[in-house]
Amino acid sequence: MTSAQNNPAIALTIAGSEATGGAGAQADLKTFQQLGVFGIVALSCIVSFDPKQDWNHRFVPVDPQVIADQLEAITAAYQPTQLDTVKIGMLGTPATIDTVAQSLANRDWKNVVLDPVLICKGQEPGAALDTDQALKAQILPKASFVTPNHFESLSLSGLAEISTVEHLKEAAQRIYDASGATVLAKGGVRLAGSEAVDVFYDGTSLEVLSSPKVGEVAVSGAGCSLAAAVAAELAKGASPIDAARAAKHFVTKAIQARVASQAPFDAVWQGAR
Ligand code: PXL
Repeated sequence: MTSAQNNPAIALTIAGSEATGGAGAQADLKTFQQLGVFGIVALSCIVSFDPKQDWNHRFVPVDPQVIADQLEAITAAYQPTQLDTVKIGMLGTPATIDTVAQSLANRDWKNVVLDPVLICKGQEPGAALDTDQALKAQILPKASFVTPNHFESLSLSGLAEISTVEHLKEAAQRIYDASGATVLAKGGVRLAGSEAVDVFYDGTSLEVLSSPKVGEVAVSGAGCSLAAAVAAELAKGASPIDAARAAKHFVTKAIQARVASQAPFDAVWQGAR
């Protein structure tokens, strides 16, 4: 082992590549870097949008053994005292979920931040249902912090409708009760009004985080970057509520600085000053 002059906090993301650079592992790494955290990736899948087919997702899973190999290398290199925080993004198949669940069980992680990416366009509906169920059964119970978007909050809470902040609070409480994980439920552009509202619930305090909406269209990578920023702040030792507040602030700035391209959605930019 070499001695280090700097000792940055370290965080791992288990996530997919999104080739155009807006979402997934690319967003996570940029977020970690910007927040002063040494970022590590175990790649779960590769998503390549198809510009010939309405920019639908083309999805290729990484072989489960290769995912296990990555996690073996990472956890052998970094001791639990050095690496205790993992963010989980898109996994995509039941086989991937199985592998990740088994690998995670080899270490007592302090912070497991789950962005519960439930469906990816371009996947078979049947396969997606299996994947949803596997994520809920095998990964959600391991999460210490979960960041569902509007759709995921409906699915995880069982509520029929989330159209008000009161509904979102109810959803956050239900998801906490079911999982034991601290919840940051994202209203984003899905709730009416001029504010982008998220609800934080840790079993004791229920807090509404709000910032003025930046337009009415969702920006690619916002959800990934929010969860990655929570993980980065937790890795640096922040409390969950402080991590949530810092992450919300960080993502709001990244949405304001978004990058347009020929793709039909803008991408967040974490590097703006
Ligand atoms: O935003 C969800 C997401 C996460 N991870 C990957 C993705 C996407 C959406 O496109 O491609 C790899």
